[in-house]
Amino acid sequence: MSRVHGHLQEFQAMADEHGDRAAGTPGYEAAAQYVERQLESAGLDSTRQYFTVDDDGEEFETFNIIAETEQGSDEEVIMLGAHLDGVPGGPGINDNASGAAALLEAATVLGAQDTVTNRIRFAWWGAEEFRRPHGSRHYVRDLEEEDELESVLAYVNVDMVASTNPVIGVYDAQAADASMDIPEGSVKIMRFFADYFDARDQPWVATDWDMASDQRPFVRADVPTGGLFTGSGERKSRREADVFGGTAKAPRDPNYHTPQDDLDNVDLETLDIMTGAITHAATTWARDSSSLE
Ligand code: DTR
Ligand code: ZN
Ligand code: ZN
Repeated sequence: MSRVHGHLQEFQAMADEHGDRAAGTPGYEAAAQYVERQLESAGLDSTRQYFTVDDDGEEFETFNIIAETEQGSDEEVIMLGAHLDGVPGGPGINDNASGAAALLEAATVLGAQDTVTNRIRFAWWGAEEFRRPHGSRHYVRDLEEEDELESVLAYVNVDMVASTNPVIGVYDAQAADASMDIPEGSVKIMRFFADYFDARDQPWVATDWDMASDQRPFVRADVPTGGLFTGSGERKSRREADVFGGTAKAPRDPNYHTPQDDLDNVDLETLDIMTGAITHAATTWARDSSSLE
């Protein structure tokens, strides 16, 4: 079994034991320890960044996990992130064990490489599944306060990459109806993934960012941002069904935010395609970031 499928199986086993991976719960702690152990075996140090969530008056502590390459200037950092928490009451395998596992694979591959020119930083965000993405918001605010946000050249978000009625989606940096101004430079990230898929004859579509995930604080702070997405509750179009197969007019992920978002309801081939793209991005940019300039 591939490493990334193995990670998903482990996340499912933890959900079987704890029920879910909701922020501030034992299920989240178990998943975090798993990520930390994997990073350690890959030779990457990680740290927990704790913060307080105030969810309509209910306060609790949780944390992000941050890991980065030892090499590369810390004034020029490329970041990739995936939220590790899930909704209460379900295993959250597509949302977002899939992104967390894909990121773990990219980090593991990069950890084994000995020449890194540019620093790559990985983040497993806590507490995304709220009205606001608390973990990434806290992280961006913290960097802003330290005057370090300038050091982040780009951010790539990975949230839901194994949907069963999938599209291969790249965040649309040219969206005309985006609810926020899209930072300059975001188009280059989109182009990078487009070129990667085109070179492999893999069809892809530009997807709505929705601003519904951890990309939001980065976009707000004007950091060039991109991401990969295979779909949540929105319906697949007829054109998308022609291109990718699957069922037109049905949700791209019919089990989005339900207890059935489990290992039986993910598409592993789709996960492999997206994991390949994320790993390619991390390993390419670690050597050469000219495609982002
Ligand atoms: N709201 C996110 C899932 C989600 C829905 N649309 C997009 C677009 C881009 C990234 C993520 C999403 C969640 O439930 O985590
Ligand atoms: Zn969600
Ligand atoms: Zn999500």
